Amino acid sequence: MREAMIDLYTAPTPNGHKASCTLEALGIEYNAHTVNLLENEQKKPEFLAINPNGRIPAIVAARERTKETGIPGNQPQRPYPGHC
Ligand SMILES: N[C@@H](CCC(=O)N[C@@H](CS)C(=O)NCC(=O)O)C(=O)O
Repeated sequence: MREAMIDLYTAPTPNGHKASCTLEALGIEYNAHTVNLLENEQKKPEFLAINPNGRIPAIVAARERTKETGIPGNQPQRPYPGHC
């Protein structure tokens, strides 16, 4: 089994869905990790090491770190009407 190269740290919010919808619309495999916002996990040192902004969604791809979504929210979706 091929291992996904992208790790998505997310939560069930519109911004979280935006990231997962974009990855899925593009057919990009990813490992999803749920961040519990109600428990403030986004402010814990383990998550701040991934995204110092302390917000989801965050993506780690091939050890490259992005801040905020790292995914242009609208642009990649335009060729895929009906998705998300
Ligand atoms: N523009 C940002 C917004 C990220 C954002 O506001 N995330 C919220 C959840 S939808 C969050 O992590 N809130 C928790 C906090 O700010 O502590 C993006 O889409 O990446």
